[in-house]
Amino acid sequence: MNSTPSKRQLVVAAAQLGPIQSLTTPRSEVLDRMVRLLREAATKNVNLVVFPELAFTTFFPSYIIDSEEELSRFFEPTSSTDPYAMITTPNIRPLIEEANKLKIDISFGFGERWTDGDGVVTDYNTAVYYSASKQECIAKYRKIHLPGRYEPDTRPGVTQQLEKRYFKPGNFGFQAFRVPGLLHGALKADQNNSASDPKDSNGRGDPIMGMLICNDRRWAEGWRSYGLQGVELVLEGYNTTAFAPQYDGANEEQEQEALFHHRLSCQAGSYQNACFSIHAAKAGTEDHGSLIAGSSIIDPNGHIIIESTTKEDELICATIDLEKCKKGKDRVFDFEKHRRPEHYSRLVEQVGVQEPPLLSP
Ligand code: CDT
Repeated sequence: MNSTPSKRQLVVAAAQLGPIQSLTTPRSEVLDRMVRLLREAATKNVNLVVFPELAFTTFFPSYIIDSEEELSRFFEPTSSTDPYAMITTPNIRPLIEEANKLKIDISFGFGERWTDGDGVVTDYNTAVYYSASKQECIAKYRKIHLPGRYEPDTRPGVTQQLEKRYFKPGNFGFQAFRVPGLLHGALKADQNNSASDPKDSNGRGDPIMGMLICNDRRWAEGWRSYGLQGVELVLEGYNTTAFAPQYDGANEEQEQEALFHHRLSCQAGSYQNACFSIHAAKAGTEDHGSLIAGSSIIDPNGHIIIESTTKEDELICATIDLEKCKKGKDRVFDFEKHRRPEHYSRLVEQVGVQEPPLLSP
């Protein structure tokens, strides 16, 4: 057994947010809450804080919003000339300034209103990674698996899920990225001897991360895409309905089932791709529905290291050692040795279910 302390340790956190009421919560109040969590993280020497999906506002896809003016309140501008313009707006800038001051990296979700080079505007459900050492955003992910529906459910009293109405599916795929400035002594490109086996550098460079947003965590495809890029840490924020009256089950029963599926997906994704993961909830009862909590940090064996205990603003932290990804990556999930992609064509060629032909009587 190697007893030398690992050089690949990080202190990471999920910043769970309690409910954000649509009509009564000013944006400045949400920002204050987020800044408070960031300051708490600083007292615990945290290197990276993950905030939830659509962190700055109520979970607006549970509303039917017909007015463009009202809808636009939930989006921040970006464009082909300034892909990260949102961090300069008063709605987000104070959080960035605090991250710079405290030297803490952050990842957060927001509604992105993107204007392309031809002036075409598209809305996405987006997360970014902001590096405090670089003082810039170094990665953007747009949610791919949008749940819910385009047309509102017209039955009275139902909880709406209208993400397909308000967003387009993400168009970046699952692109892993390396994060600078977190690990001292990480191997850099110029130190790598090109004559040696490229795999010799695996697990020695700057940390490899990937982002997912809420519903994405339920889909093995995204996790495996990151796994195939050697991901060591997956970051995910979510707003997951705890109870919807149109579905079977009493309030508590539905909530427990939603938490079970959340944990099942995140623990399986981490284990099967031998990576850590951080999951940050927006939790509690918002105007139009209730959301589960269960923010967590998970290890590469699929065990939950720490989980939130409230449905309020709450910071959970853990020291994680990225060396621990090696065991799974070098053994059970050594993809190079054990994957059989010649048998996986159905995974990319087929979308829906095609059952085998019916049997003869
Ligand atoms: N925000 C979001 O993606 N919510 C979805 C609801 C899907 S219902 C199972 C989620 O996956 O939590």
